This record gives sequence, structure tokens and C-alpha cells, in this order.
Amino acid sequence: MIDARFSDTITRHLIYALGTDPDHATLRDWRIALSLAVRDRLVDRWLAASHAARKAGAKRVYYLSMEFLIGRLLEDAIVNLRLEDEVRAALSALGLSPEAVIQDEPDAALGNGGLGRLAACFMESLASLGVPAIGYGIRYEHGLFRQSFVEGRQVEEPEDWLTQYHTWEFKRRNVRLRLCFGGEVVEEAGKAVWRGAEAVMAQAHDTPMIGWQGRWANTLRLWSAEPLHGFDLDRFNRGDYAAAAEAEALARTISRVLYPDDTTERGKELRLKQEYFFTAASLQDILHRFEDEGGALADLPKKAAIQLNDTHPAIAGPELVRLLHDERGMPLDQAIETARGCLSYTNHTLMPEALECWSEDLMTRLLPRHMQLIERIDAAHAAENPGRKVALTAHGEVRMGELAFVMAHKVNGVSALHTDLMKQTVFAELHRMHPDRIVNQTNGVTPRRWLFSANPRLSRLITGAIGEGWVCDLDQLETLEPSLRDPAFLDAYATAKRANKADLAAWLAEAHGITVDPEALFDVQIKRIHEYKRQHLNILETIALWREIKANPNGPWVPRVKIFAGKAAPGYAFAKEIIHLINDVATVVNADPETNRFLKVMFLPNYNVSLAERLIPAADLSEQISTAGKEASGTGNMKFALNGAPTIGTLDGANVEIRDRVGEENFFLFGMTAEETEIRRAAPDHARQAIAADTRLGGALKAVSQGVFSPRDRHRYRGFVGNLTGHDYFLVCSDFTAYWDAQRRVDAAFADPGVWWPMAARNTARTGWFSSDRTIRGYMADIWGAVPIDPA
Ligand code: F58
Repeated sequence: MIDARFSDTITRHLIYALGTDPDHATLRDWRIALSLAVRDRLVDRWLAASHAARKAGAKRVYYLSMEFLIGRLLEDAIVNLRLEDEVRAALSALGLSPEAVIQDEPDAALGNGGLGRLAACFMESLASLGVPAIGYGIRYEHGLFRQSFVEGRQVEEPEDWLTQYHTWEFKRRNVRLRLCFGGEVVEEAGKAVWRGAEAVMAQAHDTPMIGWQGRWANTLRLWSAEPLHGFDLDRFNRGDYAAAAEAEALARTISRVLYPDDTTERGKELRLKQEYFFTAASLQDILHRFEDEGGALADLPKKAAIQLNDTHPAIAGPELVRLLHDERGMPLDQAIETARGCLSYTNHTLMPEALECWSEDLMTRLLPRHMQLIERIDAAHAAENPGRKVALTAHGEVRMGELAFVMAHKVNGVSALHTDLMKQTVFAELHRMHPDRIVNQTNGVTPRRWLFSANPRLSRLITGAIGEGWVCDLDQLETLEPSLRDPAFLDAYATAKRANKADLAAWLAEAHGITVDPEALFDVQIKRIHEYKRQHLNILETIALWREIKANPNGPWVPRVKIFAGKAAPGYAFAKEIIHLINDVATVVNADPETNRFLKVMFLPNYNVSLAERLIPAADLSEQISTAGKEASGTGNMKFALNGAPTIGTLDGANVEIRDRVGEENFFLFGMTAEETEIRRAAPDHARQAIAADTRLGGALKAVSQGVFSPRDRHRYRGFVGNLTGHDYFLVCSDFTAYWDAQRRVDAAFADPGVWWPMAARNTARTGWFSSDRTIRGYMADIWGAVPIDPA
């Protein structure tokens, strides 16, 4: 039903909630007023869903994650409530551009990358499927840093999304929970009692997560840390103003920033504090809800499925045991069993440096009772599995992966290959002890955001061909298959992509002053910068291509635009060097009149969810070129394929499953398999051999090392080249030739529209399986034992 006066509702919010006169309102004021008007439309549904879940006594899913990379919320809400037309009409009546208003919203960047974005897609799918769920995390005052470049180098600045009125959250002043750190464990009446030394309050802030067509809504509950008491009036009165506010500042530090630097002892301590803070608050909250609803404690696993998103909330094992055993008197063995019945754990990486370990000293100092319980859990596990030793502690450290595994009834990997490798490598021994515990749940992405909303042109085309059912049942994309043989459909498909590319080209010109030809192949690699993701392989191929074009400027080159974006961890020097090199190469290549028509290179700053939404629908080629065995799944790969950008990629993570589904002829495969990489790495001098065998690679490396791209600092990349010609752990050199060849196959395919468009369209038609709705259904069936409920 269209509310003819929706524009009046917006104006009313502007005047009465913001106290702003329409004649003087800024775009931001209007955006906030619109958000409040849209919010009004979802609150009733949200409250009704929560009531229905309570009334049904439903099992709830609790998704514990240090990160929720949710991006903008206004468009999500408008789309899921199907208010697009109404909002458009109202904004036009007010003389505002809907795009400008929507784009004014800052991204909620409460995550680093794929892990956080997965959590956000899961929240959307849980709501769209009508599964009662609560996401728990931290309300970081500063999300992921803002990235800019100064002379090509990454510069980080604090991100400040919360300086604006955050319209979507509701502060629950009645949900403030007390948490302790430090202190000691004493015995009282034969029972262990933890006397914490330091206490903080966890304050709940709720954000509604609305599902497709507004039929169901869940809650994202984020905790902020606050001091127990305001500030010290005594000290203030004595004129000691800084000290008066000290306790408050200390407490607030816990939720100040997303992932502080953990390379220093202090940074580590803060990170562990953050982990315990949000995990303990969430578990208290879960138990309060359960107790309010009147269940017997032993039945907790029937009512609560608690998913640990990676090991960051792994302290949940001992904490839940503590809450059940120490605080509620359940016998220890039963408490462990009950906790295990609720908990499950998702692993997102096999990289040894990313598997969390905490020193026993730190753990004992910060969480003395938990350290004791970890030892008890370890002993109980060893007793149940005699003769097989897996220690939760080793070399003075607590191993959080093992702890999470032992305390979970199910452990999952995020793609078929990753799950297999988990069984063979990091969790081999635990897998032998518990052969049914590890399961696979291949990741997925929400089709509402990543196709319906981000790519309206393609969405309209699909809906025109098969109806709108695909939006909540992405498998229906398969029914596009007959259209793939229809020249009119393929024409329309190409037209939609071209229009998206033209939009992107216009934006690149306006926002970044870069001119590109929309007819060129848009080749996109967007993700965190990491050696294993091999952005340096891509830039080396770019350099080699540039050199080839220069050597033969009248050759039949297929024009390309190489687009990079992504952030490097502030302390990851090599990743920052990769960014610098790409920017340096862009400067030289883009200024070269000889190659300009054929090759452009750009590194767009400050990659975030919104930039991904802009780039993916306009991409022709998806770069998924990690060293095989290193990328757990990838989810960007799914978004590109769905939007009709075929992959150039290795047999890694979910690439394997994407290729299986789209068909090998619609995927540009190259490179070694995970097994082959192990063998190759063992060959002495593998990098030098590869360089000697490929003059293009040798030439590209030489150009870099001679300072062709850093003429004022010729030795800038000496270390970089040294790494690649030396141990080259990620096998950039060894995969180079295969990558080059695959890129030339891409050129040939792109140059022939009769080949390219059917291939692109097949990628869309055959990747419906990668909906996060399918993933969530898998978790429900194999891990959570939860079911959707009818909101009526
Ligand atoms: C990612 N992990 C995986 N970690 O790399 C990717 O393959 C997978 O698709 C995705 O999870 C979802 O399963 C990831 O994003 C992080 O962001 C770390 C969080 C902790 C700090 C270091 C980065």
C-alpha cells in the first residue's frame, strides 16, 4: 500500500525528531529523517517477530561474532520492506535524489573482511528465512580504519561512523550486564568462587535485521563497554580532572576500536578482553532469556544454538561451564556436556599465524577461573579419550582452536576443500577422535543485497524472464537455462552489464578523475591485501602485459582496465608494499601514451561494502587467484559469478565448487593444486627456475627491481623482488606462466561476444546455490536443529 503522505512523514521526522527546518535541512538531515520514517515501518514487525518467537518457545540461534560488516542499512531496509517505489516518489516530491540520500549513509564497518561480511549475510538470511536468531557482537566506536594514499602509500585514519546519529539502533538502558576481569579464585564452602578485581558494564544496543518482504525480523545486539560508576566526583572536586575520568576511559577502551594491534603485549591483552567482554555478556543474556522463559537448565541445548564465528568467542566454552557449574551448581561433567550441546564452531582459516593462542600467563591474570576450567576440560577430554593426547595448552599457551573444537558438538569449515584440509591438517588428531564432529557448510551470500539491490538492471532482466521468486529462492536461477540460448535475452544481458560499466566509468571519472573506456574488459580484484591472495601476481602480470604492448603497440590487444581495492593490516609491511607497487605501476602505465588505449590500472581507496556493491555489478572478470589451499572459501567469488563475471582462479576455497557448478568451460582455471603447491615448495630454487623459464616474468621483475616504477627511489622494491626471487612462499613465480596463459584465454573469449555473453550469463544462471539462504538451511539441519517459525 502506497502511503501518499510518506513525504509528510519524512518531513515530520525532520522537524520533530531532528528539530530542523525543511528550508535549512542538509542532505544528511533528510537521510536521517527518511531512515526514521522507514524505521517506523519495521518496528512493529520486529516486535511481533520477537513476541512470536517467545510464544512459540522456539529454539533460537545465537550467532557470536567479533565482526558484523553490515555496510549501509537504509537501502537494505527499503528493499526488504519493498518500499522502493514509495521512497522514490516521496524523495522526488521533496526534490531529493534517492541515490544521493542513500549514499549519504556511512558504512557500518564493524569488520575486517569476509568473516565479518559472512556474519552480515547470515543475519539477513536468518531474518529472510524466519529463523529466530540474535547476532551478538561489539559496538565498536571506530570500525575498520579509513584508507587513503599519500604518494601511493596506505595511510590509515580512524573511522567515525558513530559521530552521526545512528538511526537504526535502540539503546536498551535496562540491559546492562556486569563483567569482571582479573582477581583471584578462592574456595568457599568447597566451591570455587572467582573474585574479579576489575569490573565493567556491557550495555546492549539493538539493531533490527529485517528479512525479505518484512515477514520476519531479528536483532543484532551489540555491546558497548561502560564504567560501573560514572566518574569519580571526589577526585573531580579535588581538581584532579583527568584522574576523575580515568576509570571511564579505561572501561570504554574495550569497545573503542575494531581489533587493536595485537603485536604488543598490551594490544593482546585488550583483544582478549574484548573477546571475553562480548562473549560473557552474550552468554549471560542468553541464560537470562532462557531462565525468564522458565526452562530447566539441562534443556538449554534444546533452546539455544550458539554459533562461534571463528575462535574469537571461543572463551564461551569455559565461560558457559562457569555459569552453569560455579554459578548455578550443575555438576562439572554435566555442565561441560550441556555447554557442548549448545556450542558449535566455524573455522575460517588454516593459516597457522591466524590460529589464536593466548599465553597461559595472560589468561591466568585476566581470567583465572577460566584457566582452571580449561585445565579441567582438557583433563576430562583426555580421560574420555585415553591414549590419544590432544592438549588444549602447549608451550605455555592456550590453543583456542582446540578449545573451541573440544567444546563444540559440531565444527565446520566454509567450503568443501577447506573442510577436507581441516580434517587432514590442523584438526587431524581431533578429527580421528571425533570423526562425526567436522561438517562442511559452504559459504553463501545474500541475494537480496548482492544481486537484487546492487544490480537492479540484471535483476529486472531475470525477473522478466522467470518471475521474482528467485529473490528468496535463488535456485530458481537455474530456470534461466533456456533463456541462455535466446539471442534477445543474451543481448539484454550484455546491455545490462554495459550500462553498469558505463555507470562505473562515469563515477570513476567524477570521483577519482580517471577516464576509462566502458567497452574495455573490467578486470577486478577486490579483497583484503594479503600475500596468499596474491595481488602481486596480478600486478606482475599487468607489468608483463604493459611491456608486451609496448613491444608491439599495434598488436590485437584486448583493452583492459585493472581495478584493485582492499586494505592492508596496518602492521603488515609486505601487504602495504604491494599496494604501493600497484599505485606506482598505475602512475607509470596510465601516463604512457603508447599503451593507454589498451591498459589502465587503478587502486581505489577505502574499499568497503558500498564500494563492492558498486564494482561487482560492473565487473567482467573476477580475480580469485590465491595460492591453492590458503583461501578458506572466499565469498566475493560468489558475488562476482552471480553478477555475471566469470572467474579467473585457482582450485582454492569455494572456487572449486563454483567451477563445478558453472562448468569448466565457463571458468578460467590456472595454477597448482593444493597438493602440488606442497611439492613445489619443497623444490629448492623453485622461484628461480620459474623465472628462468619465463622471460615475461623475468622482465617484469627486472623492471620492478630497476626502479622503472619508482624512478625517484630506484631501490624501493628491492626487498619485494628479493622475496619473490627467494623463498616465494606463496608461489607467485611458479604460478605466473599459467596465470598469464589463462589471461590470454580470457582475452580471446572476451573478444568474441558470441562466446563471452553466454559464458557470463551461465555464471548467473548456475550460481544460485551460493545463496546464504542455502548455507543457513545447512546449518539449521546439520548443526543447530533450529527451524523457521511462522510469524502469523
Ligand atoms: C575469511 N576470513 C576467509 N578473517 O579468509 C575467507 O576465505 C572466507 O570466505 C571468509 O572468512 C568467510 O568464511 C576472514 O575474513 C578475518 O577477517 C580475520 C579476523 C580476525 C583478524 C584477522 C582477520
